[in-house]
Amino acid sequence: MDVSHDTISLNRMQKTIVGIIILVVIIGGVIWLISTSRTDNADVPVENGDNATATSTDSNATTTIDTSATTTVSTGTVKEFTVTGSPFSFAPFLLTVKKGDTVKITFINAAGFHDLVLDAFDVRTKPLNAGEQETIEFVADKAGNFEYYCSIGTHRQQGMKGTFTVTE
Ligand SMILES: [Cu+2]
Repeated sequence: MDVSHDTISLNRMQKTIVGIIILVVIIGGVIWLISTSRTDNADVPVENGDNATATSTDSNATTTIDTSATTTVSTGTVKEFTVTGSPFSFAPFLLTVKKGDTVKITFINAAGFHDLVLDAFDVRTKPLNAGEQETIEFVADKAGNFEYYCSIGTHRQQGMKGTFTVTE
């Protein structure tokens, strides 16, 4: 009696355990299928999505690039200006960029003998004759209002200056 009762309960336990294992396997399989199909879907926009390792490396790389790209966007936007010099003014005389921008200023000397100097960022063109031009490039790494001017003779005192503004 006791033995057979034990055997029955063992059988029941075994069946229950086997049932649980089968359930776990089925659920695991379904989860695996779902995750696989999601990976496949995610791979669709990526051209070479065959290699799972390469794909995950790619997404890691994308994440890394995104992070640095976000940083780069705020630090790496290129702002280009053309400033024309003549006796005794700059046009335009107001330039505005954002902090972190890379700034390119092409100074075109329309008439006379002039340069363009921006001490705050330690940049200047050579003194240019009429018809010449030169481009200076720098990173606007600090915010504020800074004066640019012509350093020839008394041109600055005569009004040959402008304001370079860097906003936060
Ligand atoms: Cu000048």
